[in-house]
Amino acid sequence: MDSLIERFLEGDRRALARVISRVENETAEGRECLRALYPRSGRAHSIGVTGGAGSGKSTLTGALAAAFRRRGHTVGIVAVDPSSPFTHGAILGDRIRMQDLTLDPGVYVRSMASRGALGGLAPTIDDVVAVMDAFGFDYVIIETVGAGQDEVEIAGTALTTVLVNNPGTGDDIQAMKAGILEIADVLVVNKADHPGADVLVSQLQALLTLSPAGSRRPPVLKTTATRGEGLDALADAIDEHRAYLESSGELERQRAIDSRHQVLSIARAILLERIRQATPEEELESLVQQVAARRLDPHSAAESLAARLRA
Ligand SMILES: Nc1nc2c(ncn2[C@@H]2O[C@H](COP(=O)(O)OP(=O)(O)O)[C@@H](O)[C@H]2O)c(=O)[nH]1
Ligand SMILES: [Mg+2]
Repeated sequence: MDSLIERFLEGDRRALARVISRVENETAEGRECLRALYPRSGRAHSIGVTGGAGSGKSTLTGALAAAFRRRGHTVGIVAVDPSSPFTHGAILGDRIRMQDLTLDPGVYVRSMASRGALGGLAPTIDDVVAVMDAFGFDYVIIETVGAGQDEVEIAGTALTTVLVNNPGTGDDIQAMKAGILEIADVLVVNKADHPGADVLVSQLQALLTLSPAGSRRPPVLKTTATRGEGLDALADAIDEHRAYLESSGELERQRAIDSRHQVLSIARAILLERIRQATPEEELESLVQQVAARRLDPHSAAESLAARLRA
C-alpha cells in the first residue's frame, strides 16, 4: 500500500491507474489512498466539457488538451461519455491530434462509466478528479455525456464549465433557456466551419443579456475543434475564469459549497447502506408491498427503516 502511494508520488502512471481503480471500486484500500492523497489535491484547475451528443465534446477536449500542452502544462482527462473515442481506445482517422495525445507523457486519459442511461455522473467522479489533481496535473478536463442531469452535476464537480453548442440546431436555444445556460462559465459554438455560427453566437449573447445584473457574463467563443481553431482563445477564457474565481472570492465559496455537498452526499450513502444492512430483505419487501398496496404511506415505511439505526 505505502509503496503504491510512493510510486504514485514519484509520478508512476501505472500507480496512478491502480489508485484510480481502487478509488472507483470504493474499496477500503481506495479510501486509504484517498486519505493519503487528498491533502495534495486542490491545485489543478478542473474543467467540465458538456453539451449534446455529437456536438464535438471529445474532439474539443483533445484539442483543448493540446492547447494546454503547447503552453507547457500537463493535462488529465476523465471521459465519462461512453461513446467517447478515448473510451474505445480506437481513435478515428480524423483525430490525429488525440492519437498524439495518448502518446504524450504529459497527458493522461481515463474513462469512467456514467451512472446509466438516464445520465448522472458516477458517484466517485469527485474522488477520481482529486486523485488526478494530487498526481500533479495542471488541468483536469472532464468530458460528460450530454444528458441534462450530468450538465447540472458537472457544475458542482468542475471549477469551470464549458457548454458546447453547434450552429443550425435552433431547438438548443429553447432547451438552454430552461436553465442549463446558468451553469455555463464559458459558452462555445463548435463546428464554426458550418453555416450559422455567427447567428448562434449573437443569439447566445442576446440570451446572456437576460442574466441578472451584476453577475458575470460568460464569454461566447467560436471553435472548429477538428482543425484546432479557436482553442487558444478557449484556453485563455478558461484561465480568465479561474483568475476571476480567485480574485472575487468565488473560488473559496464554491469549494465550500462543493465540499458540503460532497460530505452530505457521502453521509447519505453511508446511512442508506447501514439501513440496508440492518434490514432483512423480507422486511424491506414487506414494507414495499404495503406501500404498493396503499396500506402504508412511503414516509412511514421509510421512518420505520430509519428507526432500525436507533435500535
Ligand atoms: N465540421 C466539424 N466537425 C466537427 C467539429 N468538431 C467535431 N466534429 C465532428 O463531429 C463528430 C462528433 O464529434 P465528437 O467529438 O465525437 O462529439 P461528442 O459526441 O460531443 O463527443 C465527429 O465526426 C467530429 O469529427 C468541428 O469543429 N467541425
Ligand atoms: Mg464524446
